[in-house]
Amino acid sequence: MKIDFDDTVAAISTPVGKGGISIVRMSGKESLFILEKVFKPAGDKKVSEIKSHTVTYGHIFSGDKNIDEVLVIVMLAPRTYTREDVVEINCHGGIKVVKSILDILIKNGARMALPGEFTKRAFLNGRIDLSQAEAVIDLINAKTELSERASLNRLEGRLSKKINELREKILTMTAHIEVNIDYPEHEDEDFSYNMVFEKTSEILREVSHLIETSDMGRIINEGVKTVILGKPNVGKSSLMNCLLDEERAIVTDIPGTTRDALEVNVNIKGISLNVIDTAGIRVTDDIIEKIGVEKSKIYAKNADFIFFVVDGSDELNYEDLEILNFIKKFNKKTIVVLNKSDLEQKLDYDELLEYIDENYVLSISAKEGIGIEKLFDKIKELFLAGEIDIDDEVMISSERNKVSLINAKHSLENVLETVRNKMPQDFLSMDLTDAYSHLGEIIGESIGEDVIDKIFSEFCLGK
Ligand SMILES: Nc1nc2c(ncn2[C@@H]2O[C@H](COP(=O)(O)OP(=O)(O)OP(=O)(O)O)[C@@H](O)[C@H]2O)c(=O)[nH]1
Ligand SMILES: [Mg+2]
Repeated sequence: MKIDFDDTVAAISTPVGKGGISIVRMSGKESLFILEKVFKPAGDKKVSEIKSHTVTYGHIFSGDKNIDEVLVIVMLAPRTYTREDVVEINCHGGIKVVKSILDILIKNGARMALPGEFTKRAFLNGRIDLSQAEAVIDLINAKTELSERASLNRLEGRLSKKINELREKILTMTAHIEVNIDYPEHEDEDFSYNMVFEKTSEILREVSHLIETSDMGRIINEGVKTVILGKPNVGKSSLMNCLLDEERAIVTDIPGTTRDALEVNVNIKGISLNVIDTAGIRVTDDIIEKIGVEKSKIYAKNADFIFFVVDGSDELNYEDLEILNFIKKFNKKTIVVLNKSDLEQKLDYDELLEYIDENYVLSISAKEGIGIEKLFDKIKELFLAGEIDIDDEVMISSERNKVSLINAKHSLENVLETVRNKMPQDFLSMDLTDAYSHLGEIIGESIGEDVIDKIFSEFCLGK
């Protein structure tokens, strides 16, 4: 499907600021017409003579005024990013000159593109589906090699292929059921409640597996939500600075130094951690600190991963035990960091092991930088225990896709229930149709314009 958009859009596709070059991009059926009005190729070449997918040297003019020396790439539909005629103008990377070129295009008939509009056109023109469009945002936002590879896999259509396979299976099954309902005398040999049960269970397993990948997908994509917990003065902010390898968080020997949470993103051995340094958890009368402590508890509840920092040079006290109980209660992935290993150790190790597996306890000195490398290895082991192979695994990363999969799962469970209770076949096809359309939402079928608009509004300008 290709939609004939009436207007031609333009935007600056490179980041704003000084650089070697910048690119102004234009897409739509008027692209060449507009280019002809503003671009003079070198020699006596005409814009209409430029071959598709070639680079042409020349100048951009505003009336008679020479604006910049540029390289222009003309790409004619349909082999383009948007499936429309696309023109890319590579100009000098000054803030003023790029903006002037964009203004000239607009003056000559282009409209300023909305964020993500080029990709939205690629989607609406059927070049990519919605899960691939989402992968474009993920790829642009990717902070680690892992997230880059996972988004690239989705962009290349791995998830789409999987979803289409599942939908195809559902469709075939529904067709058999419909035939059986419409022509009961026909006796379709391929239809039986047993067949429906088996095939649906198989699809259900695959859908459930995709749902299970969502946490890992999100973690790879957005980073691990990490919180540093511990009572005051144990060295949480010092650990934060070790992770960052710089003195960012304030460290003092006064308990209660950190009052407001500080959040940073760090890349530890290829894993992106969004780390929050919190106010030490303790009972306090100080109003500001009290708010900080309450906040720490909320962050901890929402975290994927907790660093629990304990002062090894001191004994465990009720404040430590309270945090340990909290971690146990919420069953959070945790590493217990026994800090201050440079001082004489007084902590009763066995008491600690009543709460936490020995494997996840590590001794460090945040002050002296001892044991940090081992800590980094442990983090890697915890999140990439060799079990995920990005290139083999199809993973989902967005909450939107997860919701659609959960809804599809419910519909498939209803199908199994119908078979178990030998209910009329109409119920089967109704629930299968629901599952089919929920899976379709992932690739952008059967969803409203508002959802589509929301997805593309998260893009940057010029993409
Ligand atoms: N000897 C020694 N002192 C440390 C170590 N890590 C931190 N400290 C000291 O412990 C004190 C508290 O460190 P912080 O990092 O501010 O501790 P915190 O847990 O963030 O404290 P609050 O923000 O008050 O909750 C400072 O005086 C640090 O220099 C360590 O490994 N060894
Ligand atoms: Mg602190």
